[in-house]
Amino acid sequence: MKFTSTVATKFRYGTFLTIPSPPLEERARARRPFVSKFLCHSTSEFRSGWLAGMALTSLLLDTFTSVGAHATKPNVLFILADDFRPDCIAATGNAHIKTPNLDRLTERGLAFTHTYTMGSMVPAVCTPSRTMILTGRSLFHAPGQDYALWPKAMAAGGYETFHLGKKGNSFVPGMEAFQTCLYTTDMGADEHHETASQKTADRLIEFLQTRKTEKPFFIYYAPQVPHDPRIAPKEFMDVYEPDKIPLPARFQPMHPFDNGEMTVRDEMLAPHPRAPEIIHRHLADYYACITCFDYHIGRIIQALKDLDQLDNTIVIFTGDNGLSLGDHGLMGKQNLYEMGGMHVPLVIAGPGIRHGKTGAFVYLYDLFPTVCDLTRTAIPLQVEGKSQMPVIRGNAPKVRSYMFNQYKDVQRSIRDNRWKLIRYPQINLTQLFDLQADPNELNNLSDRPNHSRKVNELMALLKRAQNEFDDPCPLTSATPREPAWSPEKTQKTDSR
Ligand SMILES: [Ca+2]
Repeated sequence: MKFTSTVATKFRYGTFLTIPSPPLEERARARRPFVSKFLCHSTSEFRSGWLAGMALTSLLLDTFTSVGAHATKPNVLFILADDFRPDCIAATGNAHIKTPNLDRLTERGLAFTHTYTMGSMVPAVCTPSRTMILTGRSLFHAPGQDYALWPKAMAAGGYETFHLGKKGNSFVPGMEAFQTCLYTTDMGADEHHETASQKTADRLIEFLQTRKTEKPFFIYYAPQVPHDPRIAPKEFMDVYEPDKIPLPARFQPMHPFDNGEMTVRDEMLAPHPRAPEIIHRHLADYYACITCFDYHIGRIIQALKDLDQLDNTIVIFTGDNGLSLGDHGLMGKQNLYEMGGMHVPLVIAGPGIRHGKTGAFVYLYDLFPTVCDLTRTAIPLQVEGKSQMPVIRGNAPKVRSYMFNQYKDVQRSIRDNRWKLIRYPQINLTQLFDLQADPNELNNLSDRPNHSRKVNELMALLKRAQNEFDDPCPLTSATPREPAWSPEKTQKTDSR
Protein backbone atom coordinates (compact mmCIF):
# COMPACT_ATOMS: atom_id res chain seq x y z
CA MET A 1 0.00 0.00 0.00
CA LYS A 2 1.26 3.42 -0.91
CA PHE A 3 1.05 5.67 2.15
CA THR A 4 -0.35 8.86 0.78
CA SER A 5 -1.64 11.23 3.41
CA THR A 6 -5.26 10.35 2.71
CA VAL A 7 -4.73 6.61 2.66
CA ALA A 8 -2.65 6.61 5.79
CA THR A 9 -5.15 8.71 7.65
CA LYS A 10 -7.98 6.39 6.75
CA PHE A 11 -5.81 3.43 7.62
CA ARG A 12 -5.24 4.57 11.17
CA TYR A 13 -8.30 6.55 12.14
CA GLY A 14 -11.29 5.25 10.21
CA THR A 15 -13.05 6.24 7.05
CA PHE A 16 -13.77 9.93 7.37
CA LEU A 17 -13.05 12.43 4.69
CA THR A 18 -9.65 14.03 4.14
CA ILE A 19 -9.17 16.86 1.74
CA PRO A 20 -5.84 17.77 0.10
CA SER A 21 -4.33 21.14 0.99
CA PRO A 22 -5.39 23.78 -1.53
CA PRO A 23 -2.69 25.34 -3.72
CA LEU A 24 -0.77 28.28 -2.42
CA GLU A 25 -2.49 31.58 -2.99
CA GLU A 26 -0.40 34.53 -3.96
CA ARG A 27 0.65 36.50 -0.93
CA ALA A 28 0.66 40.19 -0.46
CA ARG A 29 3.72 41.69 -2.12
CA ALA A 30 6.26 43.79 -0.36
CA ARG A 31 5.70 47.47 -0.08
CA ARG A 32 9.15 48.02 1.25
CA PRO A 33 11.17 50.66 -0.60
CA PHE A 34 13.65 49.34 -3.10
CA VAL A 35 16.97 48.49 -1.54
CA SER A 36 19.99 47.53 -3.54
CA LYS A 37 20.71 43.86 -3.17
CA PHE A 38 24.38 44.71 -3.08
CA LEU A 39 24.09 46.70 0.13
CA CYS A 40 24.37 44.83 3.40
CA HIS A 41 24.09 45.49 7.08
CA SER A 42 27.29 44.68 8.81
CA THR A 43 27.15 42.36 11.81
CA SER A 44 25.93 43.81 15.07
CA GLU A 45 29.46 44.55 16.19
CA PHE A 46 30.17 46.48 13.04
CA ARG A 47 26.73 47.70 12.00
CA SER A 48 27.38 51.35 12.73
CA GLY A 49 31.04 51.13 11.89
CA TRP A 50 30.40 49.97 8.34
CA LEU A 51 28.44 53.08 7.54
CA ALA A 52 31.00 55.27 9.23
CA GLY A 53 33.27 54.69 6.27
CA MET A 54 36.70 53.54 5.47
CA ALA A 55 38.16 54.07 8.91
CA LEU A 56 36.95 50.69 10.04
CA THR A 57 37.68 48.86 6.83
CA SER A 58 41.09 47.83 8.02
CA LEU A 59 39.58 46.63 11.28
CA LEU A 60 37.13 44.47 9.36
CA LEU A 61 39.89 43.06 7.21
CA ASP A 62 41.99 42.37 10.27
CA THR A 63 39.08 40.64 11.93
CA PHE A 64 38.32 38.38 8.99
CA THR A 65 42.00 37.73 8.38
CA SER A 66 42.39 36.72 11.98
CA VAL A 67 39.84 33.95 11.63
CA GLY A 68 42.01 32.48 8.90
CA ALA A 69 39.76 31.49 5.97
CA HIS A 70 36.85 31.37 8.44
CA ALA A 71 38.48 28.46 10.23
CA THR A 72 37.27 29.68 13.61
CA LYS A 73 33.73 30.40 12.49
CA PRO A 74 31.32 27.92 14.02
CA ASN A 75 29.39 25.45 11.92
CA VAL A 76 25.61 25.82 11.94
CA LEU A 77 23.18 22.90 11.98
CA PHE A 78 19.65 24.25 11.62
CA ILE A 79 16.98 21.60 12.25
CA LEU A 80 13.47 22.55 11.18
CA ALA A 81 10.81 20.05 12.21
CA ASP A 82 7.49 20.00 10.36
CA ASP A 83 4.43 20.70 12.57
CA PHE A 84 6.15 20.51 15.96
CA ARG A 85 4.22 21.61 19.03
CA PRO A 86 6.11 23.74 21.57
CA ASP A 87 5.26 21.32 24.39
CA CYS A 88 6.82 18.21 22.88
CA ILE A 89 10.35 18.23 24.27
CA ALA A 90 10.45 16.29 27.54
CA ALA A 91 13.03 18.62 29.08
CA THR A 92 10.71 21.59 28.73
CA GLY A 93 7.98 19.96 30.80
CA ASN A 94 6.25 17.11 28.96
CA ALA A 95 6.38 14.03 31.20
CA HIS A 96 4.78 11.75 28.63
CA ILE A 97 7.09 12.10 25.64
CA LYS A 98 10.57 10.63 25.19
CA THR A 99 13.09 12.98 23.57
CA PRO A 100 16.48 12.20 25.17
CA ASN A 101 18.54 13.87 22.46
CA LEU A 102 16.49 17.05 22.32
CA ASP A 103 16.61 17.02 26.13
CA ARG A 104 20.42 16.99 26.06
CA LEU A 105 20.42 19.78 23.50
CA THR A 106 18.05 21.79 25.72
CA GLU A 107 20.16 21.09 28.78
CA ARG A 108 23.28 22.55 27.20
CA GLY A 109 21.58 25.34 25.23
CA LEU A 110 19.20 28.27 25.50
CA ALA A 111 15.48 27.49 25.18
CA PHE A 112 13.26 30.25 23.81
CA THR A 113 9.80 29.41 25.13
CA HIS A 114 7.96 32.14 23.20
CA THR A 115 8.89 31.56 19.58
CA TYR A 116 6.30 31.88 16.81
CA THR A 117 5.89 31.83 13.10
CA MET A 118 4.22 35.13 12.37
CA GLY A 119 1.15 33.87 10.56
CA SER A 120 -0.28 32.70 7.30
CA MET A 121 -2.63 33.89 4.58
CA VAL A 122 -3.13 30.32 3.33
CA PRO A 123 -4.11 27.04 5.06
CA ALA A 124 -0.65 25.58 4.32
CA VAL A 125 1.02 27.48 7.18
CA CYS A 126 4.33 25.75 6.32
CA THR A 127 4.77 27.75 3.15
CA PRO A 128 4.85 31.32 4.46
CA SER A 129 6.71 30.09 7.54
CA ARG A 130 9.57 28.70 5.45
CA THR A 131 9.50 31.72 3.15
CA MET A 132 9.90 34.03 6.14
CA ILE A 133 12.71 31.88 7.57
CA LEU A 134 14.69 31.83 4.32
CA THR A 135 14.23 35.54 3.56
CA GLY A 136 14.19 36.99 7.07
CA ARG A 137 11.09 38.98 6.16
CA SER A 138 7.70 39.42 7.85
CA LEU A 139 4.48 37.87 6.54
CA PHE A 140 3.11 40.74 4.50
CA HIS A 141 6.52 41.48 2.98
CA ALA A 142 7.65 37.93 2.25
CA PRO A 143 9.24 37.31 -0.05
CA GLY A 144 8.65 40.67 -1.80
CA GLN A 145 10.14 41.90 -5.05
CA ASP A 146 13.63 42.32 -3.67
CA TYR A 147 14.72 39.83 -1.07
CA ALA A 148 17.90 38.27 0.21
CA LEU A 149 18.31 34.57 0.90
CA TRP A 150 19.75 33.06 4.06
CA PRO A 151 21.96 30.48 2.25
CA LYS A 152 23.39 33.17 -0.04
CA ALA A 153 24.26 35.37 2.93
CA MET A 154 25.95 32.46 4.68
CA ALA A 155 27.89 31.50 1.54
CA ALA A 156 29.07 35.11 1.27
CA GLY A 157 30.24 34.78 4.87
CA GLY A 158 32.44 31.84 3.99
CA TYR A 159 30.10 28.90 4.56
CA GLU A 160 29.51 25.72 2.64
CA THR A 161 25.71 25.55 2.42
CA PHE A 162 23.69 22.33 2.38
CA HIS A 163 19.92 21.83 2.28
CA LEU A 164 18.10 18.60 2.92
CA GLY A 165 14.36 18.75 3.33
CA LYS A 166 10.88 18.50 1.93
CA LYS A 167 10.08 20.35 -1.24
CA GLY A 168 6.31 20.67 -0.92
CA ASN A 169 4.85 23.71 0.85
CA SER A 170 8.30 25.27 1.10
CA PHE A 171 10.08 28.16 -0.66
CA VAL A 172 11.85 26.66 -3.66
CA PRO A 173 14.02 29.70 -4.61
CA GLY A 174 15.33 29.71 -1.04
CA MET A 175 16.15 26.01 -0.99
CA GLU A 176 17.76 26.01 -4.42
CA ALA A 177 20.06 28.83 -3.35
CA PHE A 178 21.99 26.31 -1.23
CA GLN A 179 25.18 25.02 -2.84
CA THR A 180 23.79 21.52 -2.33
CA CYS A 181 20.02 21.11 -2.33
CA LEU A 182 18.55 17.67 -1.70
CA TYR A 183 14.87 16.92 -1.39
CA THR A 184 13.23 14.13 0.57
CA THR A 185 11.62 13.03 -2.68
CA ASP A 186 15.12 12.27 -4.00
CA MET A 187 15.60 9.57 -1.38
CA GLY A 188 12.14 8.03 -1.36
CA ALA A 189 11.37 9.57 1.99
CA ASP A 190 8.08 11.08 0.82
CA GLU A 191 6.55 7.82 -0.40
CA HIS A 192 7.61 5.99 2.75
CA HIS A 193 6.94 8.50 5.44
CA GLU A 194 7.85 6.16 8.29
CA THR A 195 11.48 6.05 7.17
CA ALA A 196 11.90 9.78 6.49
CA SER A 197 13.86 10.46 9.68
CA GLN A 198 16.27 7.60 9.09
CA LYS A 199 16.86 8.14 5.37
CA THR A 200 17.44 11.86 5.71
CA ALA A 201 19.70 11.43 8.74
CA ASP A 202 21.72 8.80 6.85
CA ARG A 203 22.23 11.23 3.97
CA LEU A 204 23.13 14.08 6.27
CA ILE A 205 25.70 11.97 8.13
CA GLU A 206 27.16 10.92 4.78
CA PHE A 207 27.55 14.58 3.87
CA LEU A 208 29.32 15.30 7.15
CA GLN A 209 31.66 12.33 6.80
CA THR A 210 32.65 12.95 3.18
CA ARG A 211 32.94 16.72 2.91
CA LYS A 212 36.37 17.87 1.86
CA THR A 213 36.36 21.62 2.35
CA GLU A 214 37.86 23.42 5.33
CA LYS A 215 34.98 25.88 5.25
CA PRO A 216 32.45 25.76 8.08
CA PHE A 217 29.06 24.36 7.11
CA PHE A 218 25.56 25.78 7.21
CA ILE A 219 23.16 22.85 7.14
CA TYR A 220 19.42 23.40 6.78
CA TYR A 221 17.81 20.08 7.70
CA ALA A 222 14.03 20.08 7.26
CA PRO A 223 12.47 16.64 6.78
CA GLN A 224 8.68 16.29 6.81
CA VAL A 225 8.42 14.94 10.35
CA PRO A 226 6.33 14.73 12.51
CA HIS A 227 3.83 15.94 9.87
CA ASP A 228 0.99 13.54 9.05
CA PRO A 229 0.72 10.79 7.99
CA ARG A 230 2.11 10.10 11.44
CA ILE A 231 3.80 6.76 10.98
CA ALA A 232 7.09 5.63 12.51
CA PRO A 233 8.80 2.22 12.54
CA LYS A 234 7.20 -0.29 14.89
CA GLU A 235 9.83 0.02 17.62
CA PHE A 236 8.90 3.70 18.03
CA MET A 237 5.14 3.17 17.68
CA ASP A 238 5.43 0.56 20.43
CA VAL A 239 6.89 3.09 22.87
CA TYR A 240 3.49 4.67 23.45
CA GLU A 241 0.22 3.25 24.68
CA PRO A 242 -2.53 5.66 23.65
CA ASP A 243 -4.55 5.18 26.83
CA LYS A 244 -1.57 6.18 28.98
CA ILE A 245 -1.23 9.59 27.34
CA PRO A 246 -3.61 11.93 29.15
CA LEU A 247 -5.87 14.25 27.23
CA PRO A 248 -4.53 17.79 27.39
CA ALA A 249 -6.20 20.23 29.78
CA ARG A 250 -7.28 22.20 26.71
CA PHE A 251 -9.14 19.28 25.14
CA GLN A 252 -12.69 20.06 24.00
CA PRO A 253 -14.92 17.90 21.80
CA MET A 254 -15.93 20.95 19.76
CA HIS A 255 -14.59 24.41 19.22
CA PRO A 256 -17.20 26.76 20.73
CA PHE A 257 -17.72 28.86 17.58
CA ASP A 258 -16.82 29.12 13.90
CA ASN A 259 -13.26 30.45 13.80
CA GLY A 260 -13.40 30.86 10.03
CA GLU A 261 -11.51 27.65 9.21
CA MET A 262 -13.48 24.78 10.69
CA THR A 263 -13.38 22.34 7.78
CA VAL A 264 -9.91 22.77 6.29
CA ARG A 265 -8.03 19.53 5.51
CA ASP A 266 -6.23 19.37 8.87
CA GLU A 267 -9.47 19.77 10.83
CA MET A 268 -10.91 16.76 9.00
CA LEU A 269 -8.16 14.42 10.22
CA ALA A 270 -10.53 13.45 13.04
CA PRO A 271 -14.32 13.42 13.06
CA HIS A 272 -16.47 15.95 14.92
CA PRO A 273 -17.10 15.99 17.76
CA ARG A 274 -13.59 14.93 18.77
CA ALA A 275 -13.67 11.57 20.54
CA PRO A 276 -11.13 11.11 23.36
CA GLU A 277 -9.98 7.70 22.07
CA ILE A 278 -9.14 9.16 18.66
CA ILE A 279 -7.21 12.04 20.21
CA HIS A 280 -5.26 9.56 22.36
CA ARG A 281 -4.34 7.67 19.18
CA HIS A 282 -3.28 10.85 17.36
CA LEU A 283 -1.12 11.90 20.29
CA ALA A 284 0.52 8.46 20.54
CA ASP A 285 1.33 8.43 16.82
CA TYR A 286 2.62 12.00 16.94
CA TYR A 287 4.82 11.25 19.93
CA ALA A 288 6.17 8.12 18.21
CA CYS A 289 7.22 10.15 15.15
CA ILE A 290 8.90 12.70 17.42
CA THR A 291 10.77 10.03 19.39
CA CYS A 292 11.94 8.51 16.10
CA PHE A 293 13.09 11.91 14.83
CA ASP A 294 14.81 12.53 18.15
CA TYR A 295 16.69 9.23 17.83
CA HIS A 296 18.04 10.19 14.41
CA ILE A 297 18.90 13.70 15.57
CA GLY A 298 20.97 11.91 18.21
CA ARG A 299 22.79 9.98 15.46
CA ILE A 300 23.59 13.24 13.64
CA ILE A 301 24.90 14.82 16.83
CA GLN A 302 26.98 11.71 17.55
CA ALA A 303 28.44 11.94 14.03
CA LEU A 304 29.45 15.54 14.73
CA LYS A 305 31.07 14.40 17.97
CA ASP A 306 32.93 11.58 16.20
CA LEU A 307 34.22 14.07 13.64
CA ASP A 308 35.35 16.36 16.46
CA GLN A 309 33.01 19.06 15.18
CA LEU A 310 30.33 19.26 17.85
CA ASP A 311 32.13 21.77 20.06
CA ASN A 312 32.38 24.11 17.09
CA THR A 313 28.79 23.69 15.89
CA ILE A 314 25.78 25.84 16.73
CA VAL A 315 22.78 23.51 16.74
CA ILE A 316 19.35 25.09 16.36
CA PHE A 317 16.17 23.10 16.76
CA THR A 318 12.78 24.56 15.90
CA GLY A 319 9.62 23.84 13.90
CA ASP A 320 7.83 25.61 11.07
CA ASN A 321 4.47 25.75 12.88
CA GLY A 322 2.55 24.19 15.76
CA LEU A 323 -0.44 21.87 15.82
CA SER A 324 -3.66 21.57 17.87
CA LEU A 325 -4.24 17.79 18.09
CA GLY A 326 -7.51 18.08 20.00
CA ASP A 327 -6.81 21.25 21.96
CA HIS A 328 -9.83 23.60 21.91
CA GLY A 329 -11.66 21.07 19.71
CA LEU A 330 -9.23 21.72 16.85
CA MET A 331 -6.75 19.45 15.07
CA GLY A 332 -4.72 21.64 12.73
CA LYS A 333 -2.49 24.70 12.65
CA GLN A 334 -5.05 27.16 11.31
CA ASN A 335 -5.66 28.98 14.60
CA LEU A 336 -3.92 31.36 16.99
CA TYR A 337 -4.16 29.62 20.36
CA GLU A 338 -0.86 29.15 22.19
CA MET A 339 -1.12 25.41 21.58
CA GLY A 340 -2.30 25.89 18.04
CA GLY A 341 -0.80 26.99 14.79
CA MET A 342 1.92 29.56 15.35
CA HIS A 343 3.77 28.74 18.56
CA VAL A 344 6.86 26.54 18.09
CA PRO A 345 9.84 25.30 20.14
CA LEU A 346 13.28 26.85 19.77
CA VAL A 347 16.56 25.69 21.27
CA ILE A 348 19.96 27.10 20.35
CA ALA A 349 23.09 25.37 21.66
CA GLY A 350 26.75 25.68 20.88
CA PRO A 351 29.82 27.84 21.30
CA GLY A 352 28.99 31.24 22.77
CA ILE A 353 25.42 30.30 23.69
CA ARG A 354 24.55 30.48 27.37
CA HIS A 355 22.53 27.76 29.02
CA GLY A 356 19.08 28.59 30.29
CA LYS A 357 15.57 29.55 29.34
CA THR A 358 14.09 32.82 28.14
CA GLY A 359 10.55 34.01 27.50
CA ALA A 360 11.70 36.68 25.02
CA PHE A 361 9.39 36.87 22.02
CA VAL A 362 10.98 35.54 18.84
CA TYR A 363 9.68 35.34 15.28
CA LEU A 364 11.17 32.53 13.22
CA TYR A 365 12.32 35.11 10.72
CA ASP A 366 14.58 36.55 13.45
CA LEU A 367 16.79 33.48 13.11
CA PHE A 368 18.38 34.60 9.83
CA PRO A 369 19.91 37.78 11.33
CA THR A 370 20.56 36.05 14.66
CA VAL A 371 22.66 33.35 13.03
CA CYS A 372 24.42 35.98 10.94
CA ASP A 373 25.36 37.76 14.15
CA LEU A 374 26.45 34.53 15.84
CA THR A 375 28.72 33.74 12.90
CA ARG A 376 29.99 37.26 12.15
CA THR A 377 28.24 37.15 8.79
CA ALA A 378 26.87 40.27 7.11
CA ILE A 379 23.08 40.72 7.34
CA PRO A 380 21.54 41.79 4.02
CA LEU A 381 19.56 45.03 4.16
CA GLN A 382 16.36 43.39 2.95
CA VAL A 383 16.19 41.34 6.15
CA GLU A 384 13.53 42.61 8.57
CA GLY A 385 14.03 40.14 11.44
CA LYS A 386 15.56 41.31 14.70
CA SER A 387 18.73 39.63 15.87
CA GLN A 388 18.20 37.91 19.21
CA MET A 389 21.89 38.34 19.99
CA PRO A 390 21.23 40.72 22.95
CA VAL A 391 19.05 38.01 24.54
CA ILE A 392 21.57 35.26 23.80
CA ARG A 393 24.38 37.30 25.29
CA GLY A 394 22.26 38.17 28.32
CA ASN A 395 22.53 41.88 27.58
CA ALA A 396 18.78 42.45 27.23
CA PRO A 397 15.71 40.51 28.38
CA LYS A 398 13.96 40.95 25.03
CA VAL A 399 14.11 42.63 21.63
CA ARG A 400 10.35 42.52 20.97
CA SER A 401 7.70 43.87 23.34
CA TYR A 402 4.66 42.00 21.98
CA MET A 403 3.70 39.08 19.76
CA PHE A 404 1.34 39.69 16.84
CA ASN A 405 -0.04 36.80 14.76
CA GLN A 406 -2.40 36.40 11.85
CA TYR A 407 -4.39 33.72 10.09
CA LYS A 408 -5.92 34.62 6.72
CA ASP A 409 -8.50 37.39 7.16
CA VAL A 410 -10.36 35.49 9.87
CA GLN A 411 -8.10 35.66 12.97
CA ARG A 412 -5.72 38.16 14.55
CA SER A 413 -4.00 38.01 17.95
CA ILE A 414 -1.79 40.15 20.10
CA ARG A 415 -0.16 39.21 23.38
CA ASP A 416 2.28 40.49 25.93
CA ASN A 417 3.77 38.65 28.89
CA ARG A 418 0.41 38.34 30.61
CA TRP A 419 -2.55 39.24 28.42
CA LYS A 420 -3.68 37.92 25.07
CA LEU A 421 -6.44 39.06 22.78
CA ILE A 422 -7.69 37.07 19.78
CA ARG A 423 -9.99 38.85 17.35
CA TYR A 424 -12.19 37.06 14.80
CA PRO A 425 -13.03 39.91 12.39
CA GLN A 426 -15.64 38.12 10.31
CA ILE A 427 -17.85 37.32 13.28
CA ASN A 428 -16.89 40.38 15.37
CA LEU A 429 -15.89 38.14 18.25
CA THR A 430 -13.09 38.83 20.72
CA GLN A 431 -11.39 36.58 23.26
CA LEU A 432 -9.33 37.93 26.14
CA PHE A 433 -7.16 35.61 28.21
CA ASP A 434 -5.10 36.22 31.32
CA LEU A 435 -2.25 33.86 30.46
CA GLN A 436 -0.80 34.02 33.96
CA ALA A 437 -3.99 32.76 35.59
CA ASP A 438 -5.25 30.81 32.58
CA PRO A 439 -2.36 29.58 30.41
CA ASN A 440 -4.65 27.08 28.70
CA GLU A 441 -6.87 29.86 27.28
CA LEU A 442 -10.11 28.38 28.57
CA ASN A 443 -11.63 31.40 30.30
CA ASN A 444 -12.60 34.20 27.91
CA LEU A 445 -12.74 37.46 29.89
CA SER A 446 -13.63 39.81 27.03
CA ASP A 447 -17.24 40.34 28.13
CA ARG A 448 -16.41 41.06 31.78
CA PRO A 449 -17.03 44.76 32.49
CA ASN A 450 -13.92 45.02 34.65
CA HIS A 451 -11.80 43.97 31.66
CA SER A 452 -13.22 46.35 29.06
CA ARG A 453 -10.27 48.69 29.47
CA LYS A 454 -7.82 45.83 28.82
CA VAL A 455 -9.76 44.82 25.69
CA ASN A 456 -9.61 48.39 24.39
CA GLU A 457 -5.93 48.67 25.18
CA LEU A 458 -5.06 45.44 23.35
CA MET A 459 -7.30 46.29 20.39
CA ALA A 460 -5.39 49.56 20.07
CA LEU A 461 -2.09 47.69 20.26
CA LEU A 462 -3.37 45.23 17.65
CA LYS A 463 -4.13 48.11 15.28
CA ARG A 464 -0.68 49.58 15.87
CA ALA A 465 0.91 46.21 15.10
CA GLN A 466 -1.14 45.97 11.90
CA ASN A 467 0.24 49.34 10.84
CA GLU A 468 3.78 48.35 11.72
CA PHE A 469 3.63 45.16 9.67
CA ASP A 470 1.43 46.42 6.79
CA ASP A 471 -1.44 44.09 7.62
CA PRO A 472 -4.50 45.35 5.69
CA CYS A 473 -7.10 43.12 7.37
CA PRO A 474 -10.18 44.94 8.77
CA LEU A 475 -10.87 44.01 12.40
CA THR A 476 -14.63 44.45 12.18
CA SER A 477 -17.23 43.26 9.70
CA ALA A 478 -20.31 45.32 8.79
CA THR A 479 -22.04 42.09 7.82
CA PRO A 480 -20.74 39.48 10.27
CA ARG A 481 -21.27 35.78 9.74
CA GLU A 482 -23.14 33.64 12.21
CA PRO A 483 -20.61 32.51 14.88
CA ALA A 484 -22.46 29.29 15.71
CA TRP A 485 -21.16 26.17 14.02
CA SER A 486 -21.96 22.48 14.02
CA PRO A 487 -20.77 19.44 12.07
CA GLU A 488 -24.26 19.14 10.60
CA LYS A 489 -23.85 22.61 9.14
CA THR A 490 -20.60 21.45 7.52
CA GLN A 491 -22.21 18.41 5.98
CA LYS A 492 -24.90 20.59 4.43
CA THR A 493 -22.27 22.96 3.12
CA ASP A 494 -20.18 20.13 1.70
CA SER A 495 -23.09 18.53 -0.04
CA ARG A 496 -23.89 21.61 -2.06
CA1 LIG B 1 4.52 22.46 8.79
